[in-house]
Amino acid sequence: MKEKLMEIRERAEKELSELRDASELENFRVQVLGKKGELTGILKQMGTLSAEERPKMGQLANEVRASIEAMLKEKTAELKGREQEAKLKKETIDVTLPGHKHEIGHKHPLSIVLDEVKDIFVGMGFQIATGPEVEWDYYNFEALNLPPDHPARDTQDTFYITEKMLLRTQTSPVQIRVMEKQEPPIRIIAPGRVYRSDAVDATHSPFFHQIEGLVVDKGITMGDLKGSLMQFAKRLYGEDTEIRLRPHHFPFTEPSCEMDVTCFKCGGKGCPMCKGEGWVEILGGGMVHPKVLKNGGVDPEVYSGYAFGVGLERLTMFRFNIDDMRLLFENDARFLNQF
Ligand code: 2U9
Repeated sequence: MKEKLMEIRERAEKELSELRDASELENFRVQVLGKKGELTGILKQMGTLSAEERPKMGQLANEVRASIEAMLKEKTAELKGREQEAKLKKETIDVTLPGHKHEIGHKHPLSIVLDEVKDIFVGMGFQIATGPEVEWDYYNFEALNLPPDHPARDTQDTFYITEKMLLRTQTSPVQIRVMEKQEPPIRIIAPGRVYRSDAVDATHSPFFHQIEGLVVDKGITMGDLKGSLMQFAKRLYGEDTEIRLRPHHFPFTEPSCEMDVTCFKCGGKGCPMCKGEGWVEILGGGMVHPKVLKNGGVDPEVYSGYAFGVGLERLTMFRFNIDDMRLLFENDARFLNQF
């Protein structure tokens, strides 16, 4: 039995040195020290020994077990250390390698111009107002003094959702909503997307963006409209820019006008861009119609106001010399990266 025990220890030592990983180690442990293992098998035979030999063999068997356990422990630690080393080697990061370059986006040309327009008006004391794109017919047309038979109300021109609900065709409903809620003085711009049932071409799209303005207070006149819009034009297109107002008609303003600015290309001399006129039309406006003030809950006997509306796409096309509006909506990076 003694020889057998010594042999087990020797063999264990040799086999252990050849083991490569944790699962081999575990197999070895079960095979030698486990319930059905070799050493356990020997211990079970203790009963056959004489009373004299039993304690000696018992002690030896315990020593063999303890030494195999110690070797196992050592080997386990060694393998763990090696595994850790291999892991560290595998996960090493070479910090000197060149990094991945991330492309940084930038503002869309419409956003560039919109932000400039907002800055200009905020600088003049205006607040920015927004409202829903899905509107009631009342706010989009009726409150703005557009009679039921007005051509703009035709289903050919407007996207109706129900008989009374539609996609707003202008941002003017925002101004009505503000007047309903807020006492004058009111000084707001309402930028946002609007929808019209138009076919796509170089100057039309079923959706585009407007910036509308509204000022309501005691004693507001057409002179205030002209002064503010002149500042706006000069700030946006340069100090040399001149403006002129021409009479026009809108149902929601009376009197109404259109505003031209000196041509961006020729500075007023006349060129193909302005068709020889020297002037380009950029917006419409006027004094808010008394009926519209009343619809917003404002007393036209006490207050007066001016309003204007301008297309953001048009402003942007003039600003950057873009000749086709579709370019602004196609999201072609070759176009957008130029801004
Ligand atoms: C209220 C009262 C009056 C807004 C106005 C215009 C004139 C105008 C066009 C410019 C180009 C629309 O985007 S466009 O096609 N707009 O000419 N808009 S006056 O008048 C208002 C608005 C709200 C309560």
